[in-house]
Amino acid sequence: HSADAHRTDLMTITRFVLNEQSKHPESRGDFTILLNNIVLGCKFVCSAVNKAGLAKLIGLAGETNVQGEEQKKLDVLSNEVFVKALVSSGRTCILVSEEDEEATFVEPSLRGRYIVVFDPLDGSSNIDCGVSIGTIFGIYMVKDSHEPTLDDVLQPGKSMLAAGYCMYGSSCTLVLSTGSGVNGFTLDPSLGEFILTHPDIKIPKKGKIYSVNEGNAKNWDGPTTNYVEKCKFPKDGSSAKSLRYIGSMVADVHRTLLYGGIFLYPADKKSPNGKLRVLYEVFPMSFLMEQAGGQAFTGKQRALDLVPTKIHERSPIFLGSYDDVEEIKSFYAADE
Ligand code: AHM
Ligand code: MG
Repeated sequence: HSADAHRTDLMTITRFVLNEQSKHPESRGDFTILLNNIVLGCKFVCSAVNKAGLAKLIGLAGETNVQGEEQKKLDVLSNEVFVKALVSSGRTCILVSEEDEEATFVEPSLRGRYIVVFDPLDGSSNIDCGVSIGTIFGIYMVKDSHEPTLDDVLQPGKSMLAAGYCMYGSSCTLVLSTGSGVNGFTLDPSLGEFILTHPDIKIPKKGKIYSVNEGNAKNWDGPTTNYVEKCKFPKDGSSAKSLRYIGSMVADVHRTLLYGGIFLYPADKKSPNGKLRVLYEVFPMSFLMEQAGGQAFTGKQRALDLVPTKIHERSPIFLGSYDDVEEIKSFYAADE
């Protein structure tokens, strides 16, 4: 590819996914249609997040706007946009959103084969100060689209067909895996299209960064405590790691994917299952990590082997560079 070809031969996310799907002769374009609706949701949230700083002026996010109308909060609004886009795609049968207590079963006339689990706007504590936030999603296939049941959703993460996230940061970046590697796309605002900018992302085998909320340290278990101690005071001659923690899972995982290192949200005495949700936080990010050559571990097992029993279940999670996760695994193994 010459530099010129890159500028004129634009690999949009739709074109990319169509290319990938054409390898499967049985594909009917349903996945592409589904993904286009997820992309639409991401573009909407991106545009809303970019205006969030103007909330006082134009009345977003719970404020009253100049017309005196009460505005919906950004996370509620984002959820509605995703739900409506996914239902109207005609390709989904069950939706699980962090914002909704119950799973949504799509009415038969609009029903398709896919299940989408998602967190429409994760890291919401970061909205009001303009720090990166994101959308996370995972996609499963239903067993029988005539009789979808909750059991179709309560599948281990390794059964996911695809997973991804969109980060609303200094630019809007969508990272996607359909099970054959990980690719990153950046929204070109002038075109309104996601363009392939990070082909075939591989996480460095070992990293120099650890990422955890150390404010919870007094409640951690032994292996997490010992591991973080080792990051700061290595006794084997290796250099200490740097600490980076944004408190937005998408941003912390995105940095981990690109620069390497480890992200931890461990169990602690106050939250024995950690904080992050299995279906739409832990699984999609673990899927991406494995597809990029990294690992994801719960403290007990490979994260993608976990079988959830409730749609909003939580789990501790340690994910990132292969060697770094290998190390925390050895701390947990030694503890048994
Ligand atoms: P949220 O769904 O309420 O936004 O919480 C999820 C977020 C993640 O993005 C992030 O990794 C984590 O909470 C940070 O938690 P903490 O503030 O406990 O460190
Ligand atoms: Mg969340």
